[in-house]
Amino acid sequence: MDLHQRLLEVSRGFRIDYEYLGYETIQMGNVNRTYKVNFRMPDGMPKSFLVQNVNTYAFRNPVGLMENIDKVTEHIRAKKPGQLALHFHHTAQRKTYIVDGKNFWRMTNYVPSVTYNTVTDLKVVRNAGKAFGEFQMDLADFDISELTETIPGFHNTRQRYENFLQAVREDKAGRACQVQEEIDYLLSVQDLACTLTDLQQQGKLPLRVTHNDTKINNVLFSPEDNSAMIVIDLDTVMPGLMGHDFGDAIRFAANFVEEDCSEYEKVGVNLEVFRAFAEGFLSKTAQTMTSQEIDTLALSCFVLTVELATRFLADYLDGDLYFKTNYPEHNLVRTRCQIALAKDMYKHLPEMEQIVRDCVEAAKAVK
Ligand code: GN1
Ligand code: MG
Repeated sequence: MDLHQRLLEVSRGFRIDYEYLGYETIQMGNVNRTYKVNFRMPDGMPKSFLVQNVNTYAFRNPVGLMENIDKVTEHIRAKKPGQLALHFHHTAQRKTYIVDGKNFWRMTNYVPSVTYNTVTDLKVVRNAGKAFGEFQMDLADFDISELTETIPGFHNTRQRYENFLQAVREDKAGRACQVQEEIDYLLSVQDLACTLTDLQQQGKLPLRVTHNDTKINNVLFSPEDNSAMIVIDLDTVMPGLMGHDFGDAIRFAANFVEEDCSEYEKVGVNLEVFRAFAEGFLSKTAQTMTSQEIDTLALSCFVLTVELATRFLADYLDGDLYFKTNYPEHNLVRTRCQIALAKDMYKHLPEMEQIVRDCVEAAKAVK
C-alpha cells in the first residue's frame, strides 16, 4: 500500500473524515517517522495533523509508552489547566494508537510553531532551559513507579558501553577496521563518562522523572514572541537524572554546529549558549538540587555527548539499524562530531562548572 493510502486509512481510523489533501514528511527526529497530513474541512479551511509511525525496533513496548505519555500529560494538565498540552487522538475503540502489522501509528494535532536545530538567540535558549527545567519540576511529585521504562537502561552509560563493545566484537557490517581511532578515544574516557551512572548506582544522585531527550527542537516556540509553548516528544519520559536532561540539551543546543556536521574543526561548545541555557534551567531547578547534582551538572554534558557517540558508533558498526540515516557514513559523521564536541567540552569543563555555580547562586538569590 502506498503511503498516501496508509496515512489516509490511519487518519480515518482516528476518526478524521475531512477531505484528504496530502502529506509532507517532517525531517525532525532520528528514530520515529513523522508526517504532517493535510485536510480540508467542510467550511473550506485547511487543517493538519501529525501522524507518527513509532519505531518499534527502538521502543519494544509502544503500548506502555503511550500509557506513560497519557499519565504524564494528565499530571501536567491537572496542574496547568489552561496551558497547551500534547493531545493524542482516539480511535472508535478509545485507543491512542493503531497497530497495522509492524507499524504502530499515533496522531496529534498540528501546532503552528517555530523549532530550532541550532540557535544563537540567547533569549530563545534561556526560554528552552526554563521549559525543560519547568517540565522536570512539574513532574517532581509524579510517582516514578507508575512509569514503564520505555527503553530499559536508556541513559545507563555502563550498559551503553557494553552494547558498544559488543558491536565492536561482532562487527556485523565489517566496518570496525575504519574506526579504530574512535574506538580508542571512547575507551580512553570510559570511566569518566560513566560517572553519573556509577554515582546513581551508589545512591549518590537522586532518581527523578526526566524527559531524557531534551534536544532544543523538542520545544515548540511561539511564532509571535519566541516564548516556549510546549515540550514535546515524551517517548522517553522515565526515571532518570537531572544531568541527563541538562547534559543532552547542552550537547545539542550549545554545539556551534548541528550534531551531524562533518566539518569537525567547527565543532565546539558555545559557552554563551551554555550560560543562557543554564540560567533558564537552573532558575527553575536550583532550589531542589542536591550538591552532588550541582557538582556533576557540567560534567553531565560531556557524559551525554560521549554516551551518544557510543550509540552512534555501535549503530554504524551494526549496519545502521536504529537511527535513521540519510547516507551510508551518517552515523560515523555523527560519532566524529560528538567526539569532537566531547573533547572541546573536556577542555572547557572548569569554565562550565563555574558558570553552573554562578547560575545556582543567582537562582537562589532571586527566590
Ligand atoms: C534520537 O528521535 P529523536 O531525534 O527524538 C534518540 C536520542 C538521541 C537523538 C540524537 C529514543 O532522538 O536519544 O539523543 O536521536 N532517541 C531515542 O539525535 O533513541
Ligand atoms: Mg525523541
